[in-house]
Amino acid sequence: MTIEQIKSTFDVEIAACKNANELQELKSKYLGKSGALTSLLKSIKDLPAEERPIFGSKVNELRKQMENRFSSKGEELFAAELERRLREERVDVSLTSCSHRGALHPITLVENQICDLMIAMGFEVLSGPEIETDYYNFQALNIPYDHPARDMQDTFYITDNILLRTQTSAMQARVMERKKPPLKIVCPGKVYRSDSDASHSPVFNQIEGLVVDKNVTLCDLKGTLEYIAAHLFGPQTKVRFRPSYFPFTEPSVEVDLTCSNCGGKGCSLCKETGWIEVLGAGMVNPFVLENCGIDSGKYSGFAFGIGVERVAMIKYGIPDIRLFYENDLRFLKQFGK
Ligand code: 2NL
Repeated sequence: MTIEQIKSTFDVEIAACKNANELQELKSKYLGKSGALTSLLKSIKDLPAEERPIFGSKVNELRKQMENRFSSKGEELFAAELERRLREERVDVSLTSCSHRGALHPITLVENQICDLMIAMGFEVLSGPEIETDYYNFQALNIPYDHPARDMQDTFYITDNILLRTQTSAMQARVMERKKPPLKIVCPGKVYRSDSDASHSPVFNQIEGLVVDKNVTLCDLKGTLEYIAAHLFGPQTKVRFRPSYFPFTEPSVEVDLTCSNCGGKGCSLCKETGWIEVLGAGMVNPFVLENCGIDSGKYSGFAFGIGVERVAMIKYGIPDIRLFYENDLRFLKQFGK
């Protein structure tokens, strides 16, 4: 093909280009390694020596023209494509019937509320792994090898040594090992136990608080829990300790709050006692402090564990824990407005 022929077919073809892909193909057809113009330039060696400079400069002139045309055509196609998308993908923002508004899950609401209260008291919120080692979940927390909680029936084991954590205190043991007192931390998160009925789920949410410092007492624990209870269930809520046992605390207590349904008079929710058991707590067992490298002669601590589902069930009068996990919108929509 001559220069003139190439020029005229190029004019027709570039005018017919409809999109960026076609333009790219055309570009390699003319300017690519084995493109029309490139082969023309290669044929220069067949010309007599005196014609070569003129021919060469003509071909280069055409190459420049073509390059300019490709770039202006490219811009033109880009603008047209943008125009088309703006037209076709237009969203009608005046549409008012969009009624599916999301809301926070009741468990998230209660977890946030408790964490906010802890933050207000100067606690630091920390989360850790759900897959734990036997060491942090049991050994560090003074739970002996023959303790029933370690049984296959209660704990989900992955291997002999690795398991799904049964309590968030596994994370607290990690923190105590790394950071030294004074410590004021709260660890929220999912925990796992092989248990399932109207008030137990194999996965549920727990929040554990831990304070380690000089001269920490059971009174500090009670004051902290009174503050949380008053803000969760109302300022008239009273806190009662009953002696209990956990391997990781000594002494250990079960904590009752005055029934938020009857205010302590007695009703079906509190089985006519006026009190509802809400959480477990105690003074950190000195063995646990020592396991984590903290001098139990110098420091003491309190800790407590709250089941988030349990608090939400009491607060909202929910009779069955499974309602939290079914994701029935008629249930979920009632919270978090
Ligand atoms: C419950 C209530 C509890 C703790 C959790 C804890 C954490 C550390 C040290 C000592 Cl790092 N204790 N947490 C204490 C008492 C009760 O959970 O009903 N657990 C079975």
